[in-house]
Amino acid sequence: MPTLYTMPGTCSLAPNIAVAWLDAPITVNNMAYGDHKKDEYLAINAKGKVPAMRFEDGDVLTEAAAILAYIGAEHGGAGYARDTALGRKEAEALSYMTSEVHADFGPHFAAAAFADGEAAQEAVKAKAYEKIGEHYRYMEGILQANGGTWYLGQKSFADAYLYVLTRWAEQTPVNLSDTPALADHRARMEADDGVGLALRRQDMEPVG
Ligand SMILES: N[C@@H](CCC(=O)N[C@@H](CS)C(=O)NCC(=O)O)C(=O)O
Repeated sequence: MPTLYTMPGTCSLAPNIAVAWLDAPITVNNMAYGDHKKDEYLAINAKGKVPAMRFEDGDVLTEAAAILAYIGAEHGGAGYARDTALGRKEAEALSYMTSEVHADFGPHFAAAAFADGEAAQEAVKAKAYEKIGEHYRYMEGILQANGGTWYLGQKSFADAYLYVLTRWAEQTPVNLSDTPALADHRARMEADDGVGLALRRQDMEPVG
């Protein structure tokens, strides 16, 4: 069985939710924070980041969007066939969320990688929060335009990743009350059984 490597609080929650939604035969190995920099894991993913998926033959797939595409293609059945308009929009959304939105959380999680000294780090964090607010407003528009329930109008892995991003708002000065559809989406995700299972597997709590 393949193994999905996760760590509490991280974006690896999105593929973990996908595994739960599809009841996919994939083992979730939730590492303690810090284990991602140890030799044993660096031998699996030299980038020292989660998620990673290790197959029985030793092959490894990294990058959340690629792992989500694999889970959908391999375990989703006809309902997750993605050679459709929804599939293309899902790929677009996941690419945006993983590369643009996640990247703009960089200064929040690791300000020292972006600037030296406390004042400069506070300045890059303030800029990052502006950009994160812009991303939330953009995603609010997409969600509202698609009916307000699922990010793309139908359930997709974009909802799993969006939940990762809306959880992180709690750690920032950006308030989701300015984006009510995103706030409702987060509450709906937290009421979902598969999300609950994934949170427990990753030693995480709903943010409420
Ligand atoms: N581009 C990667 C980003 C992965 C990533 O940055 N993961 C974070 C957790 S959300 C991580 O492992 N951070 C640990 C670190 O950088 O030390 C993806 O989309 O999978």
